[in-house]
Amino acid sequence: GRRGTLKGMKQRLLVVANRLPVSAVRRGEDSWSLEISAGGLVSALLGVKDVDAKWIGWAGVNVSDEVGQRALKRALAEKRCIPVFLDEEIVHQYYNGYCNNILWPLFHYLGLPQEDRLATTRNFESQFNAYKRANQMFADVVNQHYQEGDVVWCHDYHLMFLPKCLKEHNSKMKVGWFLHTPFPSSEIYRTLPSRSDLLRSVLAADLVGFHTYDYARHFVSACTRILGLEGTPEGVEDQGRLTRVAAFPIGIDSDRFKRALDLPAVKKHVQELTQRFAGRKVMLGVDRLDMIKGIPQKILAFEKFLEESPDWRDKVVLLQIAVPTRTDVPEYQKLTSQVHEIVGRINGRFGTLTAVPIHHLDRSLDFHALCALYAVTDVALVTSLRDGMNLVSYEFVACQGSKKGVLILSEFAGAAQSLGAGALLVNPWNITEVAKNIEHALSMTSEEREKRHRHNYAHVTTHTAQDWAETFVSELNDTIVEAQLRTRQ
Ligand code: ADQ
Repeated sequence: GRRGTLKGMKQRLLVVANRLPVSAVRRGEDSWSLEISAGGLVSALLGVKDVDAKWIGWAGVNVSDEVGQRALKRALAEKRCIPVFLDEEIVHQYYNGYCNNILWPLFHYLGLPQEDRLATTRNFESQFNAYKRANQMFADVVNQHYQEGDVVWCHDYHLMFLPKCLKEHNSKMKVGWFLHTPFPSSEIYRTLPSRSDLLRSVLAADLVGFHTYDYARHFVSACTRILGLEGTPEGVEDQGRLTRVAAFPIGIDSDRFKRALDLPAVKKHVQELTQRFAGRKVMLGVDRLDMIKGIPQKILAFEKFLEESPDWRDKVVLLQIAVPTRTDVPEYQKLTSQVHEIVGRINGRFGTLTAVPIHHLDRSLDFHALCALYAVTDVALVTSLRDGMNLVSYEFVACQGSKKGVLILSEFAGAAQSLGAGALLVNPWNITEVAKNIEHALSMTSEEREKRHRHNYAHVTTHTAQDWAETFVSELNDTIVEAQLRTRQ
């Protein structure tokens, strides 16, 4: 069968990602409390029928004693999670270093770190070694838990070395890899010192997936130009073996958002927000505080808009909700203070005794508060400088069933390829252009708004996270594993 190796049996899936979808807090020597973080990936996989998924990943805490590790394993097992234990040094070099300081900026076109070239080059070696070692630690856990017939789905730039580790151990294992970030142009990618090792390792997978066709094309170009392999419409060929490469645009669990809007608590919240901002249009930004999200650019564009459109000054408010991430990294600290400074300046310039134009919050909101905010928003502003997909744009659309507000969306977010016909697409670097689009969005006729919304809403509610996961898993099942190919020949 397409799904499931035996009739009536569920397809077993091992999902491997750097982070498990739970946060663990230690309560005592052998006790842990766990909280499920309901991200897109979790709800995507919960919704896939006939699949029995287990998660393998790092729990976000370093546990060095055996009693603690055993207790955590037991607690996680109840949530279908299996931990990979990394130590502090590995986390520092692999996660903070190679993943977040090298691959993340490079994949978003920010280049390799340049402050001190020699130091970077020296660090690079040891960080790459730690990256490979960490990936091998993930592989060891997968191998311990793998049973024949399982499919293994590896996620993201943290685990590019994993497909190779897995296949070396067991060439019959079905292995898929999906990248959540952009894959950059091969001209950017080729600056990476370990470019060939990583490509070869990813190619060990049976199926390689990206959010957009462009990212898939960039990946295939990197393989042809850097490794001299052959790209075909199906993927990349190396000595008769095909690695299937394709686009699998992610979606959200749109029903979850629609259901939330019907809850009395959320309705009450919506009512409060509506009263609070009565007489003003609400503009919204929701981002992790990351350089790729273009938050300073967004706020500067809003300032430009206030400058150019004095009539709007007391009739509009921008709510920018930015969850701090990677707070121990100096660049991220710099970004936070930069954003605070710009916001302060603009509020000083355009604020009145009773109202300020920008409310900036450095924190995350719970799911219900977030839904209420999305629902009362007139214009959402997504100005990512680069973004694999951007789910905030999808979530906003899902919550706008009655309001039918406008989405201003960066053309450099993967979402621009799916919501492009409904959104106002902008180049976030062009502050004047974004400012003009803010004005257009705020004064748009209701006919145009509804037409645009209808397009986006249809897309978001029909291309869901469940469809995404189902398509990927079923394509992975359909790939022919190398070992089977050999026996057929
Ligand atoms: P992210 O870079 O995290 O994801 P995004 O896709 O927008 O970006 O997802 C962010 C998620 O976090 C959303 O579900 C959003 O609701 C939530 N969130 C953000 N800020 C929040 C806040 N202040 N309070 C509460 N929740 C908040 C990476 C890639 C993306 C890709 C996804 C999925 O960078 O391009 O779309 O993975 O593949």
